Amino acid sequence: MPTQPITLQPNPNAAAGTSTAALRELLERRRAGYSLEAPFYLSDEIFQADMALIFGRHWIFVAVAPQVPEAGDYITVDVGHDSILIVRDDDMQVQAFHNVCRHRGSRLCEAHQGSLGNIVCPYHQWTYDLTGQLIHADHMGESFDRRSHGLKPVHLRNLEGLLFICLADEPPQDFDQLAERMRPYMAPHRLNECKVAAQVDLIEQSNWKLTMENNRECYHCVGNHPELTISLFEHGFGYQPGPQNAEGLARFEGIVRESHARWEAMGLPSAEIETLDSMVSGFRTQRLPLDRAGQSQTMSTEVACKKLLADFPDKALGGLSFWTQPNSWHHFMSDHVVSFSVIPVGPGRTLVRTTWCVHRDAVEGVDYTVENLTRVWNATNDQDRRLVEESQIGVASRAYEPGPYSPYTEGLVEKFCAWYVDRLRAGVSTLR
Ligand code: 3BY
Ligand code: FES
Ligand code: FE
Repeated sequence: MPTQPITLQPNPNAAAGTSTAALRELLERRRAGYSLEAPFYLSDEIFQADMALIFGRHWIFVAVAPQVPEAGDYITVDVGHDSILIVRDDDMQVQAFHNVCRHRGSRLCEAHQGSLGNIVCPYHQWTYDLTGQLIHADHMGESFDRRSHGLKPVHLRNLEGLLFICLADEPPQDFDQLAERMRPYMAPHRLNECKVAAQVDLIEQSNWKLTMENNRECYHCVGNHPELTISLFEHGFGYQPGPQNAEGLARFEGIVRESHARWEAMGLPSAEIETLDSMVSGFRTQRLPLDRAGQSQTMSTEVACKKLLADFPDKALGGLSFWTQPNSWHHFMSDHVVSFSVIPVGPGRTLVRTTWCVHRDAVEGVDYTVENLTRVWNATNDQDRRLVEESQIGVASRAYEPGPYSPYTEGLVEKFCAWYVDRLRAGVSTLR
């Protein structure tokens, strides 16, 4: 008997054709303290809404300033359909433009990074300087006004070496508050004077929100991250006291108090600030002690780079952690900075870009090796990738239903989801 061809139906969990009305309904009925309903991870329409309302309107972390150390150095970053050109101009300021020619729209720079004197379009050689002004366009006639055909700027902030962009015409204003509060924490690590020692891109087969939710808890750390937990205290990630963890937490808080007093006396702000769901540009920071030698997120817990980032009186500065909504986290140690940028590629595909920076005068093979510097987070990222990919597979099953967050260890996951739902609710009426 001839076998019937089987056509796979669209996944019912994706709520195929999630209309704006359906999205509004999903947002309204979101149950606080529970993971999101399946369409948030699967639906094409909600992915488009995320790109428009989250990645199109908020400050997103895309790169570190040491990726463009010299005048003329550039990188390109893709966010949905937008390609962004980030370039250091001749005054050493970092600028961002749409990577789109003002003649007939050709993409200007195809490569992900490089160096240029002027920006020359490959199509008809319109030429822009590094501030985006059109300085040359042949055959355009007498009446052509070069000044009104400069590159379209993209809002960019260089926050002590972390580069954030915003694609909206009017970016959230409260980033200024974030910057003002974060500068004193970050400045001592002098990221602007670092060089990139390594950068690794991972494509995770999962929705970007699963990647972010996973980052906001360490419930999974003991069971999954043998390398990271050598240096990381499991109580360091916003745990609230609970029946089982009260004792460990009290011990950890004692270590935090003692370490903070020591670091603050060295001029290193350390106290927690947490605005994850109370600001549009929500963030959290805290200088957290590391275990054992307490110096760095390495296998030995000692510094990975002999040349420190600054003239610190001690190597054991723990890690200044900085988490931002919607898409980044960072750890600043005495010897290196590790930064993570999460950019959605599709409903079930996400780019996680990890960048390790060391002092620009540090010499590879003498002061550090890339293998030792990157070992813990390469291993951890791979473990996290597996975890979120398994979650992505699970949420597509008919059996999936939102499950409860731990009140003790998943409070920051709830804050991520609450922020996300709130931001979508605020913007959903503007969707077509
Ligand atoms: O260290 C981090 O950035 C997060 C928090 C816990 C697990 N981890 C991937
Ligand atoms: Fe760029 Fe024509 S499209 S010069
Ligand atoms: Fe993890």
